[in-house]
Amino acid sequence: MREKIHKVSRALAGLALLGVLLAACGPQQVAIAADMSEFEYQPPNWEVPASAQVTLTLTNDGTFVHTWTLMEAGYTVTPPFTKDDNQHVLQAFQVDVGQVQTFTFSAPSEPGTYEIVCAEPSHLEAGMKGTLTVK
Ligand SMILES: [Cu+2]
Repeated sequence: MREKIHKVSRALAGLALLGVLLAACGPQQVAIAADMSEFEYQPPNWEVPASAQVTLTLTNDGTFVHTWTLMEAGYTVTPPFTKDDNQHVLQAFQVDVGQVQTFTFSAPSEPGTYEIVCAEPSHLEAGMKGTLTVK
């Protein structure tokens, strides 16, 4: 029994080491979050390393569906958000009222400031936007 435990713990230590090595080789991992309501993100600004594997947790505390839409580098949406703007979207995540959802995506490889907007009709006009800074 004791020997078995010993073997298991040695196997676990091996796995932990493997995990560390894989983490060192793979992309950096970061977690960011936002609360969405009418008509804002809280917080409104986030920062992630270039090319990082991002885990984004979105909580919709509001009474409307909201989106967290990441636009191309240097692209600023002029309200209203239209079909043309859709061609400049890098990532778009939508969360229903009262839901908490987690999404993963790769951060852009180019450092810079990226605009985040809510693509729901008239939400951007109401001020629902933020920025993702890629370092
Ligand atoms: Cu919205």
